[in-house]
Amino acid sequence: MTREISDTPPLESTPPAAKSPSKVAAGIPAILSTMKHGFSKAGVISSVSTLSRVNRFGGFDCPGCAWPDPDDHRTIAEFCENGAKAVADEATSKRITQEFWKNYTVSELSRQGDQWLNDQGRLIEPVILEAGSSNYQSISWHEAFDVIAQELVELDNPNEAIFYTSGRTSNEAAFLWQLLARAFGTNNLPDCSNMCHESSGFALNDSIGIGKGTVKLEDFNHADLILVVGQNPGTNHPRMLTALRDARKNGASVVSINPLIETGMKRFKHPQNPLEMLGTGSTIADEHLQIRINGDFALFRAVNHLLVADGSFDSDFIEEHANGFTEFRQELESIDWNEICGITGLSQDQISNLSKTIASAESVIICWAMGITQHHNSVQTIQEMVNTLLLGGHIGRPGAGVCPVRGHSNVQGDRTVGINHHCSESFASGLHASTGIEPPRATGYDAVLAAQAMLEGEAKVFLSMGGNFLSAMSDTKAISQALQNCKLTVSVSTKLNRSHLVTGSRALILPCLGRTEIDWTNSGNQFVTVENSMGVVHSSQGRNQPASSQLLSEPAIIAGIASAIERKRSMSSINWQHLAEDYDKIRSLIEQTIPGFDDYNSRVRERQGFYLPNGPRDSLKFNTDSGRANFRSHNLSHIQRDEDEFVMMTIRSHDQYNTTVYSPNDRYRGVSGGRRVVLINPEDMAKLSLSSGDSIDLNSRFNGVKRESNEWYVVEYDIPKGNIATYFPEANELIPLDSTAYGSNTPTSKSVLVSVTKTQA
Ligand SMILES: Nc1nc2c(c(=O)[nH]1)N[C@H]1C(S)=C(S)[C@@H](COP(=O)(O)OP(=O)(O)OC[C@H]3O[C@@H](n4cnc5c(=O)[nH]c(N)nc54)[C@H](O)[C@@H]3O)O[C@H]1N2
Ligand SMILES: Nc1nc2c(c(=O)[nH]1)N[C@H]1C(S)=C(S)[C@@H](COP(=O)(O)OP(=O)(O)OC[C@H]3O[C@@H](n4cnc5c(=O)[nH]c(N)nc54)[C@H](O)[C@@H]3O)O[C@H]1N2
Ligand SMILES: [Mo]
Repeated sequence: MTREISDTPPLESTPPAAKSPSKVAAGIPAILSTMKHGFSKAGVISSVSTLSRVNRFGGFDCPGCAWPDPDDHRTIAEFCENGAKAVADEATSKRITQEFWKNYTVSELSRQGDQWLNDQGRLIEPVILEAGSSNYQSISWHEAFDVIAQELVELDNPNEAIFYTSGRTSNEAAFLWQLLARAFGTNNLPDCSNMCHESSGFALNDSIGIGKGTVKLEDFNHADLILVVGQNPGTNHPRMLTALRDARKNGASVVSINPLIETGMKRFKHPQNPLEMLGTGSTIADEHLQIRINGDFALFRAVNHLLVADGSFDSDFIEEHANGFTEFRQELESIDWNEICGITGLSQDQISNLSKTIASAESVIICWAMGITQHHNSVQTIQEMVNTLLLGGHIGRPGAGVCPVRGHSNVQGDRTVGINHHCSESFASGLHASTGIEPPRATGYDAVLAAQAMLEGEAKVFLSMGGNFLSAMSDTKAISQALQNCKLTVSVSTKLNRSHLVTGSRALILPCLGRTEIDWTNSGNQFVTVENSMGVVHSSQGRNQPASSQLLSEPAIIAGIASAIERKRSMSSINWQHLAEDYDKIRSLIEQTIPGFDDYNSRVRERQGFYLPNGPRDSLKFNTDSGRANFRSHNLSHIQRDEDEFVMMTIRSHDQYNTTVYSPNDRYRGVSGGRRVVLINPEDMAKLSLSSGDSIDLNSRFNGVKRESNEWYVVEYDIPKGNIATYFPEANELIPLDSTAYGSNTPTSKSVLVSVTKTQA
């Protein structure tokens, strides 16, 4: 039987309200919003005591984002409005009870909006949706593990199973998760970074021999120039605003490169600084370059051309540490300013000013996020930005370097401890030595390949450690079909989401402890460890009572599944239960498997944790094919649209955490009461005879396939002509599954070609 389910959020019957975007970020409205979310969800006492432990030494790591805390001190509260929302959302006092599952069929639930689903509260007991059944019903943990094990051992081949990970998972759980997948016999370990910073990892590995950033937080205080490219820190990494404000006080210039003039990059009032709260706040960006979507490769190409033409490059650094300069220089020789200005929408003066600012800066940091990583040419763009830094020798010295700003709070750590569809020879031999298993070597599925395999019937069991694969991935209709093709889909989750409703013929929801909660085992109170965006590994320990006594920790759930498999078919000599009871034992295995974790258990007990080694940052060592940093030269490319098409980017509002929607408002951008919004330039509106609040339909066309999404509302906005913006995940049904970045295979969520028509009444 196929269930009647809705794989996309419902339409909205009225247009949202729209006013001018805010001029200043944080300040009083942020405090009010923090209090509203904290108090309404978790209750006054609970929210005050929970929030006071965010990012404190001995507290828990904020699940909001991967921005680091200062190494040596913690101010009264190292959290922000949006971190507080993420914490309050997990610490909610609402619970999804057995009654709930009896009251609502899966099909009814699927017609609810994403905010409603999340607002139902914490998942507190394992439930199963049997084939042909319309409702989830209770199941014991033991039986749930047995169902999974049975489906897994019945597969013809281990590669028919997929083990997805979302980036909140701790190092300990992530290590066990990949160990389970590999002991079972597959490298099918797609994860959220395939949709996120994969392009950064791919480009940086090739350019500088490490797939991570090369700066510490401290470097922000020594920088002369910080470029913030394709990133909206005011909403997605609010604590970064403090670092940018302090950097400016220390003399740095900050330039924002973004199609939108985001409020967080204008002015900022620190919510914990009374003087700032009263005043007008601090300026964040000295300059805004309002670039066209996907213009960044062309911008940095032109900047590099000017730097080289003016002789503004560090020949000593290049000679000593870099490779490929001669070829790169040739590539830069001819440049067509008409083309560059056309692609970027910037003037030659603006670009040459940027180049002069870079040339005169002693030390430059380039930060970026999703505005750079989710295009066809993301890898090339990132490598062009690295070329800029290499020209000035801005790697491996104070105040300078690459800074891909990670999203999920432990997405970087998950990768470090082995969540990766590639299994390098060194990782495989480390894992073999520490655990005795023989990991498969063949490359597994990333997120896009996983979806394609399910669509083609080549994968049949989809297990997900956190996350919301259906709504996070591109091409919602295709993902919906893919998941429904499976025999079994399993989600280890804290909150209800749409992936629980669009399922294989059977489905399980396994509720787990969250970051904020006490994790007691037979060996006592456990803590976990995480790695932030700057390579610091530190501990995180929840102090709240668990939402229910039925919850298991992520490691316990993995051990439960693994032990159930071992009962049916031996796959290793690992004592999974021992590992799940004492996380020191998991950390010892990580230490034995992966370089850089020496004395893991003792070093991570030190207050501020420890830095993982970073060759380029620490000692200008580049683990590349050439043993040097590589200039990479690619042919200039950009997304080309027809006259009647738009380039669409899909972005986050101020009140969502990825696929979790907290409210239909986007305070800084002035939009409230709706999310089916298209931000569009007034001249484009005039051309199409559109007025604010009009309903429009969007169509995307790719490789001969048309995708449509109807009933969006027009919001006039200061955005370059020919560009529009919509929110994720509502717009994901327009992003083609096979439209991905070269090299990293990341869905092109910021480069979607769409046409716009008025909705027919
Ligand atoms: N509150 C909150 N915090 C979060 C998240 C959340 O959803 N909510 N998500 C977390 C995660 S997983 C991640 S990855 C990060 C995401 O953090 P961001 O990358 O800041 O998130 P997006 O909203 O995708 O914003 C992309 C920005 O890039 C700009 N942009 C789009 N296309 C281009 C382009 O072609 N060129 C340039 N120069 N700019 C462009 C957009 O205008 C927007 O300002 O945040 C993390 N933190
Ligand atoms: N169009 C478009 N699509 C995008 C993006 C975009 O910019 N545009 N961004 C992409 C990016 S950067 C990312 S990272 C992905 C995000 O993709 P995912 O990581 O898959 O999605 P999330 O919305 O973060 O997952 C939310 C769910 O995680 C579960 N959860 C929360 N905390 C925990 C926990 O501690 N443990 C467990 N086990 N579960 C937990 C909850 O059940 C919640 O419903 O989306 C991508 N999709
Ligand atoms: Mo992300």
